[in-house]
Amino acid sequence: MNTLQKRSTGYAVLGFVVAALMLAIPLSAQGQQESGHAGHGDQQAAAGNSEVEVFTPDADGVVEIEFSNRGFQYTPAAVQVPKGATVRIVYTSSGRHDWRLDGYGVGTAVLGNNQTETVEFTADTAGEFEFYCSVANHRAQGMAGRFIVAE
Ligand SMILES: [Cu+2]
Repeated sequence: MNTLQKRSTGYAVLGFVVAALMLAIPLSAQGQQESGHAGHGDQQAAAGNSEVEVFTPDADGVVEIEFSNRGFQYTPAAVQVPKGATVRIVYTSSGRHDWRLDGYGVGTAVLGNNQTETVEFTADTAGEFEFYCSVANHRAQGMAGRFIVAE
């Protein structure tokens, strides 16, 4: 009788510990999610300070990146692809702009509002390059971003 009582007390303590763990785990998971999310703000200043979006190729080795802009700010503002990937840039312009990447000698034509153009190339040179808009003084106004090809 005594032994049985001791045993059930033991289970009760164990049950409490398990319950406490189950409460603690979702809380810490949520905390991580929130702090991770905080880095993805839309309010990003200079392109140089923007968080880099890392892209991985699909089964065919293609990385497709859709670019857009709001005013003189491209989205995404900083991207990374692995060396050797086939990169497909799909740029949709808001206003009259283009998307150029001189480091690879590629770019879209100057597009009108809501026009889309696709540019494809092989990212065969590692390094960090700048993409930008060549219309008027847009580049000087900050219409530029970072294109990183990782080794
Ligand atoms: Cu522009």
